Amino acid sequence: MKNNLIGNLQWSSAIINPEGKQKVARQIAGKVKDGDILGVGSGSTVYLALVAIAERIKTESLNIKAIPTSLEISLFCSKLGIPLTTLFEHTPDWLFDGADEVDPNNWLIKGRGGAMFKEKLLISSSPVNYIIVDDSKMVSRLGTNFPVPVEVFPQALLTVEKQLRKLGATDISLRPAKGKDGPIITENGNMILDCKFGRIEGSLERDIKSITGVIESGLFIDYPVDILMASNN
Ligand code: ABF
Repeated sequence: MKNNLIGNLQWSSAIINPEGKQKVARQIAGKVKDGDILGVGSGSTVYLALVAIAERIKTESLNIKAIPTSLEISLFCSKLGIPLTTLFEHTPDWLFDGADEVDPNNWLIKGRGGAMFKEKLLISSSPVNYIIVDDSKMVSRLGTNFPVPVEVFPQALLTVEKQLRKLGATDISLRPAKGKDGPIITENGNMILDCKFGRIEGSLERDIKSITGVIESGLFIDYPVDILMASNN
């Protein structure tokens, strides 16, 4: 643990600790091999897995590097002494991440943390992708419990909203900032529209992406993913 401003940061609220998540976190850490480049997503189990990986780095002197999907995960890696790299220098050998919904085709909704652009960039660069979820995330249809988040260039908000309605969005809201007035601003300087769709077809991810002003959506259709279940029993 680094003894500096970053080392002193507290993440205790992010690390909720049910047994099932700990088990999957150890499973992820067990997959790490010397020399690996790891893509690191977000979510509660990701934090636990990073702690377990940091332990292995320390005890086994493993030489690995992480490519994080958010500033927050970068800081957490740095706090744990996990070396970082970027997509300029490396592509990931594999990655681990969370999700908000998983359907029977292993299609996903992600982006509750607003980092879906980088999460999709990494999953598109990585041949092997472990997605860690618990039972509550498994749905028979995407959109059951979560809207589809869409990251939008701010000046394009109104025109993108109109196009999203044409694609079948029935309810669209601008995601509010946490704990203060105004909208949330992503790490890329954009805003997020949370969109409810009546029915989510496989073509929707591509259709949303084709709207000018859309940076990325939280729909992950047909990515090669292995789902790891963190059950609480
Ligand atoms: C990231 O972490 C996001 O895409 C997703 O919204 C979130 C899931 O977190 P948790 O596993 O804590 O529910 O993967």
